[in-house]
Amino acid sequence: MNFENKSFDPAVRQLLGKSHKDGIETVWDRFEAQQPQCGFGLLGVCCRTCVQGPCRIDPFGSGPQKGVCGANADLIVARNLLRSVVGGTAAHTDHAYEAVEALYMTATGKSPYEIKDEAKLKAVAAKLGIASEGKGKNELAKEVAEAAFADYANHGSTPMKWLTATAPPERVETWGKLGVLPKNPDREIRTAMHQTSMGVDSDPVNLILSAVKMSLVDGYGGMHLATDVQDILFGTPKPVVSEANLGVLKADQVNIVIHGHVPLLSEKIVEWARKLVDEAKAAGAQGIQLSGLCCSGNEVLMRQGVPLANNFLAQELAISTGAVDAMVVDVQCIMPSLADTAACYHTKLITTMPIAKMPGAQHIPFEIDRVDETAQEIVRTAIGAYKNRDPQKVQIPDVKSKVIAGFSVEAIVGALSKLDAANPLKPLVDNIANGNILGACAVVGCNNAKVPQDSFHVGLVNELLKNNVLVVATGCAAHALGKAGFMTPEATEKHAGDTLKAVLTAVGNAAGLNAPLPPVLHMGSCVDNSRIGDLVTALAAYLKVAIKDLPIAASAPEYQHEKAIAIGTWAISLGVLTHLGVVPPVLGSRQVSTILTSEPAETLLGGKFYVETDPVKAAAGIIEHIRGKRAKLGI
Ligand code: BF8
Ligand code: SF4
Repeated sequence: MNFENKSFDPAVRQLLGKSHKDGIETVWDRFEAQQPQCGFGLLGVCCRTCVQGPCRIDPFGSGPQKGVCGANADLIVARNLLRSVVGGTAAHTDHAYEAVEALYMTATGKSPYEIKDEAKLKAVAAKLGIASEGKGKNELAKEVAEAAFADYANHGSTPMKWLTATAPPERVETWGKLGVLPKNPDREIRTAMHQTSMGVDSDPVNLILSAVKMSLVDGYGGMHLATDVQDILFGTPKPVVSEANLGVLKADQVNIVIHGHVPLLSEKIVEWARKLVDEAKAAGAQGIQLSGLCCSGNEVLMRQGVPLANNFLAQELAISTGAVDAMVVDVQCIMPSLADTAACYHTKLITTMPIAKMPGAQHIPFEIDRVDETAQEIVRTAIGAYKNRDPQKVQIPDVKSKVIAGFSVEAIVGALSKLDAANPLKPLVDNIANGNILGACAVVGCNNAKVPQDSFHVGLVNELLKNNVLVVATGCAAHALGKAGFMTPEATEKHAGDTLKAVLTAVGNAAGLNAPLPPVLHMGSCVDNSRIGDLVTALAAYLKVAIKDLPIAASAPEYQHEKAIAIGTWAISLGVLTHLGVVPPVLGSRQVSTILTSEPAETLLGGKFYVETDPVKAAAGIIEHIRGKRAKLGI
């Protein structure tokens, strides 16, 4: 059978054959069963906000143009959009809040974690205006955690501190003029849910402005806060060599797959998997092999070098290798189908969070103060399951690629400082100015069953690199590019245009790699899009221009999640052209689509969405945009 229209990934194509033989239903089967998908939903013109509905607007103009209450297509589309951004923002802020709780409990001696990165703690404190002098790390961490809590309890009229402390002043001013500076993340989420409830806001423009405001909550009260706190607790990533794809699973070892998003428990699973190796050996295994799916996978890759198993669309197939003894999940992007898949094998599916349980899974609750016990129980459950593995059912694709990951801003600046210690950004900026690097593009986001897995990521990045555009990546896009071999020095030789290759070689050699830097820099999980924000903030500050003037772009070629919609809205709010490879459900409103993809967004924010479903055309559009920005800068 030909599975090329399902996935670019050869490991996935192999396993699709096996899963069919094993009688496993996958995301692709269910996607097919859903065809044709509802045209009203695809256009965003279906409203279920109240129980007089569902109402839907006829896009061809002959049927109803208003819902029962009188809402038209523009209102319905704008309201649905804001609710999506709220959903994504709630996910990220809830994640960040949990990390802050862990930091606070650690600082006050109530958790078994330790603060691993005092330098990052001091750097974050300094941005917040908290003095470090004479304070122990726990005392300082407590103050930093309290500053985060203060944002979440802000009853005043000042904007969120985490935003004003970390966003570029030019942006803060722009957002202030637009009236979209958020104050308290929880309150903004509550207000937006109120605003979008039946019979409140009926002004599409006002709703879009609230989506912009919500995306800033996501950017700073969600992503940036989560990254900062996780770095303080677990260390800021440094370059690390590892591997990606299902070939990292080991036939003779206990395989534990870490899946989800919040690294609080994952870090401890890594620690205990290392400590309990002898128990695995006593059970007849050669050791314990950890690997990661989705963004928990990215988190433990970036900080611990744990290899990546695969990205979003292949989560069921990881289990269908028959070699996974336990898959442990926390929150977000976890397919509800996993319990059914696991039931066909010996795999223990373990849920850990009170808000993310699954019928058929084993629940081992994660609590910060007893995380060591939880992590041990999980590792021992996996070891216990190993003996039940049926070798007849095991098929591990012999497919994996080397990856170099761990490119935090600190790591990038560290590598560049080998070229110019006093002015680390200068070599990068000089090479952008002289055209050796045409520009940069952040390729981020998910897999989506509407797109053959990874194919858009790979197709787009091939074109960008050929044209000397440097790529940074996060999320499932980073998995895709890692699996496809773009995160190695060899990829620079193979894929980068000549001038980009020369720069990456010079930086790699100066940094002591004796090889070029990879042409795609893995910057982390989806909350680590904040790192990309920090990098472009630093570049703009160095050049004394606004982010919107830089020769850069972003792309979410295969996005699916509400979080990605929130992140994309944040990116255009920062002033970045943001390409979408899947058509967002807004086309049912000409007003909303026009505002988001053309001159209104560009004039007000500096960025806009650019929708293009063909990878080669998308790359051409991004390159044209970058050239346009270069021309305006006179470079
Ligand atoms: O936060 S990229 S499919 S795993 S949502 Fe989910 Fe999308 Fe993957 Fe990470 Ni991000
Ligand atoms: Fe229909 Fe209006 Fe209710 Fe939406 S809010 S379901 S358009 S009546």
